[in-house]
Amino acid sequence: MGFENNSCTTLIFTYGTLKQGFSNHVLLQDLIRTGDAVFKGSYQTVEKYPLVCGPYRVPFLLHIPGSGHRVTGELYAVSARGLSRVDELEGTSKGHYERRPILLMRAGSGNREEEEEEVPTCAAEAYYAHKNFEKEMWMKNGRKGFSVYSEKESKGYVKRKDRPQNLSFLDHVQIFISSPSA
Ligand code: PCA
Repeated sequence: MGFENNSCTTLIFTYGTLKQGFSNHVLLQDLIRTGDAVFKGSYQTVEKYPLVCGPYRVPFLLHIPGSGHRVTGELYAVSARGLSRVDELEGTSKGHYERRPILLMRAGSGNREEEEEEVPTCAAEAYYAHKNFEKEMWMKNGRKGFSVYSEKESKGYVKRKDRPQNLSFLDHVQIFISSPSA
């Protein structure tokens, strides 16, 4: 297991359901087994970004740097073959998520803004919410984000197969952002 050692050249920062203990982690486990992904550790974003939930408690990182919190997640090195499977899951060709650059530092090395010491950073990529709905998603969440998608935030998450099948993912997103706030 893992002996194939495919070249895992793309660094992917996961902040939601791809993380250990969440519903889509099975894909990464599968990729790790075939040598198409390697776990690199816990990391946090250098900048603040909004991390919010959409319909069915689906998490979205929004590309609105400076808003929200520094977000903590897990870093994986992924092969080209692995990357295409994660892209497929995240619907990058369907306008669900967009894979774009993100700057990271090791988790726990932040909150030292007052210190002079340089903290080593690492360039990776993350699946942000598609820009077509990121601003509305931020408004809909009352411009409040969280710093980590934990069990508490994921409570109420509904797997894709358990959602109403007559609507697309983007339909669910549109209904969510246009529904009156609770
Ligand atoms: N899966 C990806 C993006 C959001 C999600 O649920 C992740 O965990 O990073």
